[in-house]
Amino acid sequence: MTTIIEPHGGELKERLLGETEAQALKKEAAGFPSWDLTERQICDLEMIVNGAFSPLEGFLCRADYESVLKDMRLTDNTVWPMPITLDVTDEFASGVNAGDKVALRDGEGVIVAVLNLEDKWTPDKIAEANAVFGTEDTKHPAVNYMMNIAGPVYLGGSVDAIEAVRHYDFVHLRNSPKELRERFKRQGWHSVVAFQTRNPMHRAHQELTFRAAKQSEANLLIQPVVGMTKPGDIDHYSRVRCYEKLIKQYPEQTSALSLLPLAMRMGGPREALWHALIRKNYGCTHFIVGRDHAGPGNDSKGEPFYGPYDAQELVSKYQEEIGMEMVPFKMVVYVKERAGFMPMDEVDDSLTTMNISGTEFRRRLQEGLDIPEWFSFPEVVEELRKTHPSKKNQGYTVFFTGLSGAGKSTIANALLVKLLEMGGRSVTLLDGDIVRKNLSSNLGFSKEDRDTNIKRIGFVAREITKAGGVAICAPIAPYAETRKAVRDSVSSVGGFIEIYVSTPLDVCEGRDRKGLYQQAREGKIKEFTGISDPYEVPVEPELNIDTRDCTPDEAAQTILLKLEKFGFIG
Ligand code: PPS
Repeated sequence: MTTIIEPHGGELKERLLGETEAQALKKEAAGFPSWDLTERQICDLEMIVNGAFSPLEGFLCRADYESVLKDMRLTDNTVWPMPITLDVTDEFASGVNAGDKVALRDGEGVIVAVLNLEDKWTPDKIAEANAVFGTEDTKHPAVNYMMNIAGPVYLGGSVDAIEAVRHYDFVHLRNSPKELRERFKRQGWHSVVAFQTRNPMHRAHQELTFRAAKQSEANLLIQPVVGMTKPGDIDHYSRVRCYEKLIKQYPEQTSALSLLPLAMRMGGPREALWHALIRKNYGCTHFIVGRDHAGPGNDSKGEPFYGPYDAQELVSKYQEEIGMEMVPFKMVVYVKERAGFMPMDEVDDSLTTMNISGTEFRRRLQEGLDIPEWFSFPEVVEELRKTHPSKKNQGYTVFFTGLSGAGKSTIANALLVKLLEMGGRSVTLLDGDIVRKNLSSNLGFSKEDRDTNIKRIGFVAREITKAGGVAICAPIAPYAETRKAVRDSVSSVGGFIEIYVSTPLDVCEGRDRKGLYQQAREGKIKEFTGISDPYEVPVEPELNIDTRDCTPDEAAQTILLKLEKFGFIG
């Protein structure tokens, strides 16, 4: 019988110090310059410390980084496709030098590790993006992260961990490579095929993974990513509850579920190879690679970033050298006449195949429509429905924008009472004036202050929407980009309806209910929207209301009909 596969590079490089050493270093570390790790860096650190990134012992130094970019290898020739770097700000970088030790803090400010700083450099990010991801298009999430979120300077060096990164969720499903290896050994598993996923799994996934395991005569490890996945993905809490239901569908002795705290880069082929190496470190021997594995979607021209089989090609090219067998993901479809799944390439024209696309599945979830049992296990659908209620049960934000005096507050108030009269959801009005008296009392009307004001309103609206309530916002919100940021943020948790109250400036000024226009014309109020400050007209609002043409009651009715059309009322 074969023994369990060796880790990549020959040995598991765990970096957690023993109790005594850790305590001693902890005391010393309080005096080191310290860096607050970002969410992605915490994921990377965890994977370095638990040995999942073996043979890495820390964040890459420059020579290894350059070699990884160029050849997908470390300087000692070991295959390694993904640069694991510690990015920091210029300000922090200017205060540390090679030879220093840097305390690394987690999200709560706890010192979890120390970086033995060996190298510091300013990378050419354009070159990095092209080398690793084959593009500099910021529609690629990792390129966007590199260009717009990550700091400009990289620090390299080994790390010594004082404590393991803490998790309070699904503790029973979190295993280090060493723990999984021991478990495989205990259970007599010497051949293990790993399945990577960042999506809920339905019947077809269960079928194809089970078939892949049978075909490889291997045990099966379902190892979903719970670190960072593609922005917009279903949250890991919902997904893991689904996986827990799904794992019961496999024979108990042959399959296992374990979570991977990886921060994905959505790097297609390079990422697939990286995933395979990571699974090797966890003790797996085979890795399932699908069509467009770890694909980031389309670029800004609407073209896919990678070819559908690029990932499979790259992994298969390296499989012998790295000692991991690639199992190509065989698409299966439901065949009506057989009342079961079959590999797509074995189905002939005489048979009726059935499928529900990802988009159609989401539509059915959103609209509370039937999802057939042949497509997904009822327990899985039930879990997803809890966190993805149909539109009728979702929260939403109605966001008014328009000039001062356009009628935003009046319509917003009319809408508020109508929604309260209907009942069913809690409704909150975040009117411009009210917000400025409370949440934003310290702000003025410069571009920066207006943006801060709208971001605050957006933050509160998002929380209300996420909790299933209705937020009605009625600020001027003169800048398109800030409105878009609020839309994006709220849309990820519920509905967002933008209403442009388009009453023209001369009418608003003619009404001048607060006497502000007169003061603005006299120069007594500076930066007044429409007079001495810009207003960017919304291009595609869900609704456009001009208060010259309707009463507040009529306007509120029009909005209710729109909400009904979108499915939020009904
Ligand atoms: S913004 O741009 O969205 O942050 O503005 P907002 O928070 O909605 O605040 C607008 C209300 O403040 C009063 N006000 C001014 N508006 C525009 N420009 C200047 N300089 C200004 N100074 C005071 C005005 O009453 C706005 O209320 P509404 O309800 O829109 O008339």
